[in-house]
Amino acid sequence: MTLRNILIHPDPRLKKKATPIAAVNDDIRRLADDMLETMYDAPGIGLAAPQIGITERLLVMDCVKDEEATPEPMVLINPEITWSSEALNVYEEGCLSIPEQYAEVERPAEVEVQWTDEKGKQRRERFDGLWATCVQHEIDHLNGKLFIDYLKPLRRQMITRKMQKLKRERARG
Ligand code: K1U
Ligand code: ZN
Repeated sequence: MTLRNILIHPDPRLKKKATPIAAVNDDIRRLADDMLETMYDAPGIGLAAPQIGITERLLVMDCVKDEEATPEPMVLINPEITWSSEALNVYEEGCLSIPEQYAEVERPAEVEVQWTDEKGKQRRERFDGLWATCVQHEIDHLNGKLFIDYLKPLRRQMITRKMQKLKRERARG
């Protein structure tokens, strides 16, 4: 397994709509393993392929935050939201592509998602709580949308400027 580099906003690759995966094969399973390793290392609870520069519809997540608890890694290929609850939930979100910035985002409290798993099996599940927030955040990544796109323009601009500064500093070493 290989740790992948996580892209930092602003980056045009984070704004592209990802393309569907035609077949689940060993390359896709290796990519999913790399993504899970990269997510746990960050650490994070989710990661979408565009965040490592791969414009394909693949995401991984594990919202078990308790380090003592058994991990529940999930691999979602070509995920689609098939139902959203009318009830909404607000969560203070973060993003591995926008380090150390957090903001409240309102999203449906429950969603039903259909996807293909790493064995090529069709799956459908209803998510709630942090899992629902995370899967929506990750599917947004597949559509080129970031959590800051839900914020007012001024706040979004301030965060973008901070990220530009961070990238300049990191480039200087
Ligand atoms: O997609 C990403 O950038 C990952 C992101 C997922 C996410 C977080 C919060 C709400 C919705 C989606 C993260 O994992 S940010 C880091 C984080 O939330 C976390 C890190 C360590 C322990 C627990 C949470
Ligand atoms: Zn994110």
